[in-house]
Amino acid sequence: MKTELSAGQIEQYRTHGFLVIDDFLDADELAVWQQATDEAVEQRLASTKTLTNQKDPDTFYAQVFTQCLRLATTHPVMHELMYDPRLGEVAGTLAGVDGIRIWHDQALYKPPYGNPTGFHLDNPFWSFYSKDAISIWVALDDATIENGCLWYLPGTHKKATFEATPINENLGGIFKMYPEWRQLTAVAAPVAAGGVVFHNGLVAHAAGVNLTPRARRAMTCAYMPDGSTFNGQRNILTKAYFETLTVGDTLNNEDENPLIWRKK
Ligand SMILES: O=C(O)CCC(=O)C(=O)O
Ligand SMILES: [Fe+2]
Repeated sequence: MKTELSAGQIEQYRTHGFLVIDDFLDADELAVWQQATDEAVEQRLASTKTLTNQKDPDTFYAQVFTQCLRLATTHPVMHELMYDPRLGEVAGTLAGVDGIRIWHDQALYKPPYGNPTGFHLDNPFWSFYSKDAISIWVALDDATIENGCLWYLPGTHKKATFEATPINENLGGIFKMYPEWRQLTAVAAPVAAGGVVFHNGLVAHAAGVNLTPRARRAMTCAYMPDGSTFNGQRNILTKAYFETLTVGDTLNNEDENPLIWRKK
């Protein structure tokens, strides 16, 4: 795992709100990630009826991606991969924070000839608000312009608010809230399998249509800076935990949001 970061990469991340790192995983690591994610997704699809976006495969959303959350809770190898403190260190160093907790992991498989992912911001959906939230997006297949790689509106993390932007079938639904962003030129982030993209939870991003007959697989994890506080939204928190929380409480439950790295 290529965990060293240059000053230039950190600067690039903070300026643009995203950073591509090629060859982050070596070939052996990539094979483990691919196998673990495929298995965890397959088990989840077989064992649950709660995967709402797959109930009716004819809907627009079912054809955006197969989305499986919190696979670390159901698959031991995925647990090991997600709790790796090296991931926390890279995320924490890019974000410039002292500690990193897992918000949620998530497999995102865009199906063959799948629909695009509309522009959105991530952090407004979560149960904490932070300008330093960060996600890793690990390419399990080559992510290309043809099969639905990520696209960013660079620098938008510096202007975005915590108000939720709708993700709807319109690629540019976000421009209703941020009309001035319509003039920006989106930047593609193609990355070969084993490479990753880190992005800020407030940077506007989308993914293209998959114009190939193969899936575009990605494994992702969203991170919460240690010390973040509850904003009243449930999102992925368990009902039992959610019901114990008051707005302003620090989200530091090790089962729900494990601390995977703290700055030495
Ligand atoms: O993989 C995709 O299509 C979208 C990914 C995304 O929105 C994210 O990782 O935050
Ligand atoms: Fe996103």
